[in-house]
Amino acid sequence: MLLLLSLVTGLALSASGVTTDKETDPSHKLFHDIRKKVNDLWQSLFYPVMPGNETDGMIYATCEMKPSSKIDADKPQVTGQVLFRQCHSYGRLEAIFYLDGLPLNNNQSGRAIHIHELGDLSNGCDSTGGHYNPFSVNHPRHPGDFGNFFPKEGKIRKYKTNLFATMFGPYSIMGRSVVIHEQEDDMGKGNNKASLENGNAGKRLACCVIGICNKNLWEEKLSEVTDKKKRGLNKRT
Ligand SMILES: [Cu+2]
Ligand SMILES: [Zn+2]
Repeated sequence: MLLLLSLVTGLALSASGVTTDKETDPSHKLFHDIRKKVNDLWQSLFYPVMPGNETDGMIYATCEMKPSSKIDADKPQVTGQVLFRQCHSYGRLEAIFYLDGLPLNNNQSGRAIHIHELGDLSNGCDSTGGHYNPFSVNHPRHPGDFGNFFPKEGKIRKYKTNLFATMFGPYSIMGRSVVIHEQEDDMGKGNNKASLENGNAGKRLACCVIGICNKNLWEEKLSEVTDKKKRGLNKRT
């Protein structure tokens, strides 16, 4: 990014230098064109145009969870949404996990949720590849290692902030997938190779591809998830 910034600055300087004495010089036009291209690239990386040209500075995405076509019919059939919001360009990612279809008992094991590398559902959730791991590190330090979720009455309703993944720039999660697993994530403490790759979280129950959306879903679900939290607090006091 620093390289891009210095390139933009350098081009701007050289282009403005040319303007003063060689207005008709073809090299001026070339500099101008290159500068425009670099600026456009910069803009598209960090300031994507929002749907409906919304200007609240936020980008929103949704992932519509569907049971894997490869999962047995007797396994939980998980549906719902994982929603994302992020302020450009350096805001931290927030997410709402709004999922249904898990067993109704409240003492079941946690369920791991991760971002997987590919948005390919051609073979159910089995074709989404491994964990999205752009920095070649061990699990659970991948950007989409969201940890374990403990359903209540068959539902997951969770709002998380300050997540490590991003929707901007070269490591954007857009177009990749979210996967919910049958089992709990061992968070890299399983003492085997798979633990450092995927947390031994077992079968892939359901998955979805992350796509851009407007803010309506986010606002609708956020108030529901945070209202529930408030009601929970009231109950305890
Ligand atoms: Cu996973
Ligand atoms: Zn991972």
